[in-house]
Amino acid sequence: MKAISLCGEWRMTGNGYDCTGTVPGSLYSFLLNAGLMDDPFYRDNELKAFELANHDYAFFRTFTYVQKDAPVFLCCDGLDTLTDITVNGTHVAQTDNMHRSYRFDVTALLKNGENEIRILFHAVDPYIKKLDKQEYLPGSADTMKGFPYLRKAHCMMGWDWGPRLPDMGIWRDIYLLEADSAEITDFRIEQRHDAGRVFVTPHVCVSQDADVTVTVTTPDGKQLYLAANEESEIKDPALWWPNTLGEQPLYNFVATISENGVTVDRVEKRIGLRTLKLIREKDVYGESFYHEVNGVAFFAMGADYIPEDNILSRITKERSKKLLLNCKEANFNAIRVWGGGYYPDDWFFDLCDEIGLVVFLDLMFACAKYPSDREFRKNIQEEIKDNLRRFRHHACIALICGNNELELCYYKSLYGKSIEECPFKQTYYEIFEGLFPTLVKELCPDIPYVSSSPTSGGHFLDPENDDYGDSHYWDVWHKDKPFIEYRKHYFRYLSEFGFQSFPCEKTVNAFTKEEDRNIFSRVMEQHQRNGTANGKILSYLSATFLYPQEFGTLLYASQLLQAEAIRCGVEHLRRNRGRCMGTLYWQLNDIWPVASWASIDYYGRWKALHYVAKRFFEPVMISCEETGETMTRKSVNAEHSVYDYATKAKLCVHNDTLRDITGTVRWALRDAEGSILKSDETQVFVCAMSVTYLDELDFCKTDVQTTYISYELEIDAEVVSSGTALFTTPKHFAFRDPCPRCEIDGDRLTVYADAYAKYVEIDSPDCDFRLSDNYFDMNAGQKTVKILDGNPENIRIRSVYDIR
Ligand code: BMA
Repeated sequence: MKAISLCGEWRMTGNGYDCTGTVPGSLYSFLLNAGLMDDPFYRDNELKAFELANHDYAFFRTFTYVQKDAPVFLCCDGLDTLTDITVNGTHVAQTDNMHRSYRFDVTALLKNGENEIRILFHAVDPYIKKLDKQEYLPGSADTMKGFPYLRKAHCMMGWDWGPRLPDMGIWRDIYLLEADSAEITDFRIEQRHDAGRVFVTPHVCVSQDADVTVTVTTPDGKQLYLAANEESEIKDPALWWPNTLGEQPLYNFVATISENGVTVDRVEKRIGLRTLKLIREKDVYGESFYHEVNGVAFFAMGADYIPEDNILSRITKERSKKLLLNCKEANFNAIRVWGGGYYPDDWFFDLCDEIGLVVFLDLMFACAKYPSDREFRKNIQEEIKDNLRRFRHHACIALICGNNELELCYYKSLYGKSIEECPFKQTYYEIFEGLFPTLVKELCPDIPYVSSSPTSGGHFLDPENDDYGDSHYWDVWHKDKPFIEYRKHYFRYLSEFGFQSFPCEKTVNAFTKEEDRNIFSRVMEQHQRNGTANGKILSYLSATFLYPQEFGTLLYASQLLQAEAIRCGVEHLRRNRGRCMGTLYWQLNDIWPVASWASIDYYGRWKALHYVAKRFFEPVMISCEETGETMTRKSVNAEHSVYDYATKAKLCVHNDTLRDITGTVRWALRDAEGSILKSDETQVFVCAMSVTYLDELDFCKTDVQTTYISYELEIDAEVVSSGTALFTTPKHFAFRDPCPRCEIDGDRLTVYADAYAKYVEIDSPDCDFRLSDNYFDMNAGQKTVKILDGNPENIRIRSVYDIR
C-alpha cells in the first residue's frame, strides 16, 4: 500500500475570490492567509465572515501521477461538509458528513502525467434552511436553524458561547492510496488482566493472504515479538494510571504484513495496560457512577472540552498540548469531550494518554432532534464506525456517551411536545439505545457506553435524578440560585455545572476598540452569546461584592464570582466522596474571545477559576464548610434584611492519593488585619482515597463583618493546602487596605500584604506570565510563588479590597 499526499498548496475560487492556500485548510484560512478578509473575531466582523460562507467555493489542484497496474483510492479524512468531488472533470462523489473518512475508487479516472482534483463546497445555510422548512427539527436556539440536518460540528454554526462561522474546506488529510498489495484492514489489541498478570491478543485483519508480524516495544525500550490473533502474556507489566495516581507507561504495538519478504503494510497502535471500568451498582443512595482504574475507584476531576478555534486548521498539536498540560498542572485527571464539536484528532488522544487524562467522550450529537430517515441513519452509522476504529485503542478513553443532553431536553419537553407524544422518541431509542451501543460492543467491547449525558440509565427515566448516573446541574447560573445551593445536592458524578465570567482586559482589548469597553456595548454583547448572562453576572455581583467603578475591576470581579461558584460546588462534592465520584465543570476552554464559562480563555490566559481549580483539585487538600449569614440566604435576589445564622466551620481533609497521610491541621479566627484572635491545631490521619471531617468549630456569632477563619494542612513540615472563609458576603466584610506589593528574585515572586487580602491577583497589563499560584488569600504577611513562564514586568496586584 502506498499513500501519495494531496495536501499542500491548493487554489480556491468563488464569490469573486481567487487565491491559493494550504490544505488542510478552509475558506477562512485561505482568505485570511491571502489577506482577503478581516479577522472574524475582531469586534463584529463575524457578521461579514458569516456572509462570506453563504457562497459556494471550489478548491482544486493538479498533481502528477504515474499509472500503475493497481487500484487507486482517493482518501479524504475530513471534508467540511457539503461537497461535489471531481477528478479530471468526472464526478466522483457527493459528501455530506465532516466526521467521516471517505474512500473512493478513482482507478479509472487517473491518467499518466498531470491530473486535476476539484472539490466544490456548497454553502450550508441555504441547504439546512430548505430542509428545515420541509420539517422543522428543533435544537439549541443559539445555533443556525436546521443545524441538526447536517453532520457538521454544531458549534461552527453558533452556540451559547460561540459565533456563527460556518467555515468550509478540507480539514483533514487527503491522499491517494495505491492498493498494490495486501492491506491491514483492522488492528485491535485486546487486554486481559488477571491477578496482576496481563495478557494481550493482537487482532489483525488483512485484505488477502500475507505474512503477519506483530511486535511490541515496551516503555523501557525492549522489543517483543507476539503471535497475531493469539493471546500472549506481557511480563512485568507497567500499568497505566490517570494523572496524580501514577505513571503513564505506553506500549507501542506494530503490525506489519509482507509479501515475498517485502513489507507491504504497517499499522502502529500505542496502548496503555490498564482496566478502566464504569461502575454502576445499586447502593443505599441509588446507583453508583464512577470510574475504576486497575481496580481502584477514583474521583474524576476536570472540565468539559470544546473545539479550540472556529478555524479548525489553527488547532494544532502544539496548541492542544499547551491546553492539556494546563489541565495537568491544575491537577485534572479527567476531561469530557462535549458532543457539539468534532471527534478530536489522534494526537489529542495521544496527549491524553501521555498526560493521564481519562476521557469521557461524547459522540457528536447535542441538544437537538435528528432526522429519522434511513439515509441519515446509514450516514451516522458509518461515522461512528470510522471514529471508534480510529481511537478505541487509547488508554485514556474511559467512557463513550451517545449524546449531550438529548434525553434531558426531551424529558423536559424543551422542544415543544412532551416526551410521551414526541415522535422522536422511537428514533432516539433506535439510535442511542440501539444502534450505538451495538456498534460500541462490536468494535470496542471493553469501553463502557452510556446513552446520554446526563442520564439516569436511559429510556427517559428521570434523567435529572441526582442519585443515578451523571448529572448536569445548572440551577446555579441558569436559574439564579446562590452558590451554596450546590450543597443541597449529592450528585453521583457531576459532568456539567458552570458559571460565566468575562475574560481579562488584555483579551477584551484584543477584540475591541476603546469605545467598546463597556459590557453592554454592541461589540461586547456580540462576544456574549448567552442572552441573559450579563444580567446574571450583575445579579450575582450585587449579592457578593461592592459595585466596581471600573471596567477592568468588573472583569476581575466576574472571574472571582466564577471561581467562587465552582469552588463551592467542587469542595462540597469532594467532601461527599464515595457518594459523589466526579466533578467536571463547564467549561475548560473557548472557541473565540468571549464572555463564557471557560477557565482558560481563547488566548490561553488562565482566568481566576483555573488557578483556583488547581487548588480545589489538589489530591491532598483541606476545605472548609462554613455557615454564616450568607449561607442561610434563600436566593441571590431574596430579601436579606433579617439574618438568622450561626457561625460555624467544619474542616475536612481530602486524600485522593493511593497512600495514607498524617498531618497537622491548623486554624485561626482572625480580625480584618489578619491578627489571630483564637487558634488551634490538631493531628489528622486520612486513609488513602478517603476524606476525614474534623469536629465542627462553633464561633458563636462572632462579628461577621470583622472576623474570618484561616486554615491550613501541613504534612512533613510543609503547608500543602490552605484557605480562608468569611462568615458574610465579601461586600459586607470590613476589608482593610492590604497595600499589596511584590519583589522578584530570580524565578520567585514574593507578595507582601499589610492586612488580610482575599483573592490576590498578580497580573500585568503589558505581558503574560504564569505563576505557581495566583488568586489566593493571604493573612497579613508574605507569600512566595514561582514564576513558571513569562517575564513579569509592570506588575499590578489587587484583591477583593479593590472591588469598590
Ligand atoms: C450545557 C452544555 C452546552 C452549553 C452549556 C451552557 O448544557 O451542554 O450546551 O454551552 O450548557 O449553557
